[in-house]
Amino acid sequence: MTTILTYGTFDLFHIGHVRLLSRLAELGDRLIVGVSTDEFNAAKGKRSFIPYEHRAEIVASMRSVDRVIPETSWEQKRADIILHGVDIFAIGSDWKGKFDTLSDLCEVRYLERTDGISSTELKAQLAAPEPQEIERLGHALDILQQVVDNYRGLP
Ligand code: C2G
Repeated sequence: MTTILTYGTFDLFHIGHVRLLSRLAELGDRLIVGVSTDEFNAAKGKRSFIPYEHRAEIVASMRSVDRVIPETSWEQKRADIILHGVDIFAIGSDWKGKFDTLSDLCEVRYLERTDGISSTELKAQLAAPEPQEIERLGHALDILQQVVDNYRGLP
């Protein structure tokens, strides 16, 4: 039986995550996913929008995923590989080269990311005001500027 291991935050679960997990599952017979805890995310300098418990449950619900474990540190990978008898460590290509040091324990692979989507981009898009909101704010600013100009006796 070939065991695959990967790690990730999987915040705002999206098609990039779905495709990666499906491709990982195709590499072997069992896929274990380490989902970053909220605390570890903070250490990664990321604030996840969806809490760990929900992110872990969402990933575990995927047919392609056999087991979810918490990712609480950068250093746990070696112990996890040994503990779970991992044959292949694999992760998206944005991490290319970063985990080659694991190659004394198992095969290390980097799979192409899905372009055009990321949790960070989704958060930015969701936070951006709607165009009509920007229009309304612009109009309010014009009125305010007029009040200030009148107050200063400007034409
Ligand atoms: N991913 C992808 N395509 C995207 C976005 C993400 O293939 N458009 C992949 C990433 O390459 C990663 C996995 O999906 O393999 C999870 O991505 P993130 O949730 O962003 O995880 P990350 O913050 O990269 O955490 O110790 C490793 C870290 O925990 C990885």
